[in-house]
Amino acid sequence: MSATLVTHDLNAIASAFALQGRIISIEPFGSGHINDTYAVRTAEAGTPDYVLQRINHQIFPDVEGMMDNIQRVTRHIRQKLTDKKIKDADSRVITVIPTKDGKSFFRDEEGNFWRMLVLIANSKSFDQVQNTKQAFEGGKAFGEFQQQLADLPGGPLTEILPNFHNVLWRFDNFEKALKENPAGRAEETAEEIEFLKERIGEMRKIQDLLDDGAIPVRVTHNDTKFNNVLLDSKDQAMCVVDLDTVMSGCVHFDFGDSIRTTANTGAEDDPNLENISMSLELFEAYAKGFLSQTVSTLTDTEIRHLAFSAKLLTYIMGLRFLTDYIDGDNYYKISHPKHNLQRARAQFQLLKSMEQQFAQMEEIITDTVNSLKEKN
Ligand code: GN1
Ligand code: MG
Repeated sequence: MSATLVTHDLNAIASAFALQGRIISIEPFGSGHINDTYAVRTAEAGTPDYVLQRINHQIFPDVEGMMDNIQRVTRHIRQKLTDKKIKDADSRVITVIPTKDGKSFFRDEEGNFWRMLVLIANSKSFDQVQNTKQAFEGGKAFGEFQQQLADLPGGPLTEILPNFHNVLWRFDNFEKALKENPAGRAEETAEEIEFLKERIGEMRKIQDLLDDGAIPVRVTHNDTKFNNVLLDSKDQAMCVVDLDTVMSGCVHFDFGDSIRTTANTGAEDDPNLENISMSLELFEAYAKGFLSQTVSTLTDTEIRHLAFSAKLLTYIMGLRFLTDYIDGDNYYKISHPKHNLQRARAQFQLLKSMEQQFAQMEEIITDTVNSLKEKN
């Protein structure tokens, strides 16, 4: 959604939840493109701070299904941590704070949906990676997350956003936007449109494998941006956050979307394309972390397409940003009129850099897998 200036009585909303302590401040927090997020600070030393979020109900129509998914996933992970006698379980998995009447979200008088989580103390997140240690830890955290959910009981999670990473569906939506051209922006983006059309044939590969049952369906996070891993002061991963899109998917969605953000030497929306490239060093560090947790469970076909998945998810995000631009900016929050175009261009630059280094990326995956298998 493009930014709308609405003020909410945040104190009144926060007081609907069963939180501990006296609230001293509620301030905007984080850099999400969809929901509105606030940090709620409490006065007492012994009470946690919290994260209050207004869920974008236009994008997530089934808030109840989403919160059910989050509860199932976090309870399962918490149980695993407790079974392993891990001490600080509360900083390794998110905690949903119920409303005073026991619900997982609160609906205000205007129909907005709100939820409250514990803010994990002494943690940080970064939009851009600072070093290979962080990249390795990010990979380890998302790899472990996928492992923890491999035996999630109770049947499939609710499909919160159907076709979320289905490139064919995304491409269809793009073509519809092009045809309607509601904001008159198709002409201006001819070069970018061409870039996408040239590559769609190659990009359908993972979706085809999924449709053929050639790669397994797993529980995946589906929004594995680097800033969705919290790190401690020593850059060790603490917790995976933002579980809005946790649902069925394949390993490639999570691996690819992480590389897109973790291995980029520039920002996701970098206005200076010269800043953008894929760092093989960061790619390798992330792959080592991720595979250290997952290698024994991945099939050969999954492994063979890991390097490719980085190209796919970068393509998908560029496609989505450009579609939103052509469509008149209805989906992502933007901070200036050409923001979505700038984001799309940045993704395409990153994709070009991956294309140039693709042979090395594949080699890194093969070498990492071989050396991990030798060790096991
Ligand atoms: C959105 O709001 P945020 O940053 O968690 C989007 C992701 C994109 C991301 C791009 C539900 O995530 O798919 O990768 O922006 N989430 C949704 O930065 O569309
Ligand atoms: Mg998200």
